[in-house]
Amino acid sequence: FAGICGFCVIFCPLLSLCRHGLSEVLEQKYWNKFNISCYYVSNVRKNWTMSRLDCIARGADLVIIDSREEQVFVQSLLNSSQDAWIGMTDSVEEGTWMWVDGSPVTITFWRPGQPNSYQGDQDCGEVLQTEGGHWNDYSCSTEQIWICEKKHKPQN
Ligand SMILES: [Ca+2]
Ligand SMILES: [Ca+2]
Ligand SMILES: [Ca+2]
Repeated sequence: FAGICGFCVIFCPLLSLCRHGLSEVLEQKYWNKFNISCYYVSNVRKNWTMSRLDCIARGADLVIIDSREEQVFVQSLLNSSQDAWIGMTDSVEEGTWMWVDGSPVTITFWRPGQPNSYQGDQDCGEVLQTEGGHWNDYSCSTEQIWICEKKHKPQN
């Protein structure tokens, strides 16, 4: 293992063991590497905000999907019954979707008919693996699994 992914595979479980105890460590899935990032899929359910805080506590943030290749990879992390929070919200301005790093959402993979702001209360983005991996806007208070992304640090 080289670089921060290898470091985290080895040391993050140890740090987490100290902070959270054995049970959480045993439940953790490993970080998955793709291009310049590592990805983590939770195995518990939280609302969008708590999901994001969990990622930040892991030195990451909710996943930002900015290419078709990354979308395909993210889909590969989920089984067919899993829908997951991603790092996208229109809570600042309804209809204007932003990633958690403040960048605008450009390339999109919305499910047809989405985002629909159903009942005016859907400000957080999810990957609907149950619907072919396309995106949906959903109520941020819903508790479900999530995906964190951690970028490699530049080497220069
Ligand atoms: Ca990304
Ligand atoms: Ca909305
Ligand atoms: Ca929706």
